Amino acid sequence: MGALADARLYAIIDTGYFGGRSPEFYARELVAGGADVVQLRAKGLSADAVAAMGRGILPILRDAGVPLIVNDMPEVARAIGADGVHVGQDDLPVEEARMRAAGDAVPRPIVGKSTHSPEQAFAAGAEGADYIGFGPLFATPTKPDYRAIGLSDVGRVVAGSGIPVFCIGGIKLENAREVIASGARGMVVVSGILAAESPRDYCRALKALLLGGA
Ligand code: TZP
Ligand code: MG
Repeated sequence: MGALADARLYAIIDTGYFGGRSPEFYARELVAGGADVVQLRAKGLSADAVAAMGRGILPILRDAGVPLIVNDMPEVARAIGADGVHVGQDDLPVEEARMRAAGDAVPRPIVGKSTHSPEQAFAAGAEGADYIGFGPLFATPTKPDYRAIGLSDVGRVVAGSGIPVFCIGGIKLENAREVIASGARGMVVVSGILAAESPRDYCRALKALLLGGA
């Protein structure tokens, strides 16, 4: 598994955007496109349904050395042997999520946390999160109830967090350059990738921007 510190492109397989394509299709596309971390996000689905989906994509990701993070459900992460769990501000504390996600297969799971302000970002680091999502930078239908926070704090959050920061929210190929210019080293892209005709090409293009080669 690649080191989280080196991860640049974080993709989310979000059941809200499947449009007839399967989780396995997306997993193969994301891996081929160079995604460094993949999350499974399935709002409103049962734990059993999320576990079944996770079991389907885990071998594809494992073969490629790409960690699988399960959104919201540490027990599912543990049951399927996923690499970690992602929690929000109103979810479990980081250490409790880690404890619940830990099992024989993965004794110390990765725990990531969503943050929406510099204060939350710094607090998540102090709480022991392994990485944070920081956003939404731009308004996004994927998280409709959240206020866009813009780019002005990205630089100081990335510089001061001490853990990997993945900027998130409304990031597309069209605005990824300005996100990077504001100081982002890593980013999460959901609908841009999933809705693309070729998710793999879309990932490749984002990754090239992140690596400074395009
Ligand atoms: N957390 C903050 S914004 C967001 C999440 C899960 C959604 C990002 O989705 P998109 O489609 O890339 O804007
Ligand atoms: Mg949550």
